[in-house]
Amino acid sequence: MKRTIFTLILVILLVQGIFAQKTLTNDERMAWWRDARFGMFIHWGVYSLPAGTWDGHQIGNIGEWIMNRGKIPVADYRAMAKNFNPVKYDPDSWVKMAKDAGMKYIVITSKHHDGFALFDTKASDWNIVDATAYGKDLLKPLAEACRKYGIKLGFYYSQAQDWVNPGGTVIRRLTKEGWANPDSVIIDAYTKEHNGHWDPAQERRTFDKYINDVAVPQVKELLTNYGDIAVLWWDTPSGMTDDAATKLQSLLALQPGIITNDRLKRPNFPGDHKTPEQRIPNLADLDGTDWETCMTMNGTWGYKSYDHNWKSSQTLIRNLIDIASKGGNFLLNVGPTAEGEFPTESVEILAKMGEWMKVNGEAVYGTKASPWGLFPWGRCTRKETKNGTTLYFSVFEWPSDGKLIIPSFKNSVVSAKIITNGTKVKTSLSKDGNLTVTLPATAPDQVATVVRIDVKGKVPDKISK
Ligand code: FHN
Repeated sequence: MKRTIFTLILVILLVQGIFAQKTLTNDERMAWWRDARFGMFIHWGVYSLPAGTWDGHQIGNIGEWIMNRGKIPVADYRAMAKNFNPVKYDPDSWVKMAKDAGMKYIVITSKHHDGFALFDTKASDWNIVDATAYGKDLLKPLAEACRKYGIKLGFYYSQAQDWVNPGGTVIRRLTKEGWANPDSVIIDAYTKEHNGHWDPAQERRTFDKYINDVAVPQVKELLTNYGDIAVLWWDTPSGMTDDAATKLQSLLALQPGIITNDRLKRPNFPGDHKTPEQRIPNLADLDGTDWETCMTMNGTWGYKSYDHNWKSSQTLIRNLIDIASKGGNFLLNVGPTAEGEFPTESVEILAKMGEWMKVNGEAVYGTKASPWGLFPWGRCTRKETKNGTTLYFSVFEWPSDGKLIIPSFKNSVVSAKIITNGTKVKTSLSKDGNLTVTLPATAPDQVATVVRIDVKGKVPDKISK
């Protein structure tokens, strides 16, 4: 009898243990994201087919806004989408490129402002399966590839703006912000009267109904049908209501570990992190909240055939280091073509970033912000170790006299070396607390040479220079 009771208790405990859902603390939930530091943004949709040109007119500004900027009628835009057929789409190679670049997560536009769903959805026929020549869910194989390579997957979802599914909001843009449309006076007068909408088809449903019929079921699908989803990246909360935001937010319970940004509805749905766009914040802007800079490699998020304004890999590598030194993440965008390929320039940039990260990644992953703020010659990141601290000094401007000076240095140095080639370097600490690092005559890495200095004890979060 005793034995039966004991077995019963054991079984109950085991079952409880298996099914007990451990609630994560915020720090536990954010841990992987803070360690990751570097992710890939992907803006992909049917807009990559016109690629910035409509009816012979080059439409101003970013590629994914072509429908709004060009005031393209819903029926015409939908007709164009029938030709979207990304036969060269190879999610395995996309994810591998992200991984080889040193990125730890991917956030892809599951639905951008044109309302087009890259996934199979029952909530609207405006999706890859029902509305295009391709006819297959694009996100399923991406999710599989992410699992294969150990890359976290996140979904961008435009929750309020939707220019095709009726009832979505529109941020009003004047016609001249697209092209010199001869009907601009009439169109601009219409959009003024109709909350930015330019086609009556866009208003055949209320916003509340749009949220209930499209946004809520689609977010549910995204959080149910694709395995573990690490991030939900809301965008342009224009026109959002508390009611709509609450409904969408409650769906996040479907993925208990999920991380979200601050764009669901402002200011009362702050999410987990801020989202500076196309800029890296100054130290004075930072208030301790997690943040992620998102940035394009050229001037557009969605593919635009004639945007050749590419940033150099040096700029982007230094951006990543700068961001890490301030305690943020870098979400760097790729805008694939309509055929499903990354632009050649993006592939090259990713490869160069990967080369640097392969050697110097330890100066980025899992690091904390610089205690010294910025140096005129470079940046610093740090990691606390069991017995001390590892400091990484990324040198952008190599000192002409070969002496790197780090002021207000309080800890004793255990070892110092250049991680590019393993060369040991000499250090000496002056009475007034300046650490001088003696470097070789030329920089082993012109982009950023990392000097790693291991010291005893903790280094405070902030040191005044
Ligand atoms: O309007 C969008 C834009 O197309 C792009 O998606 C960026 C990415 O952060 N977000 C919006 C503008 O803030």
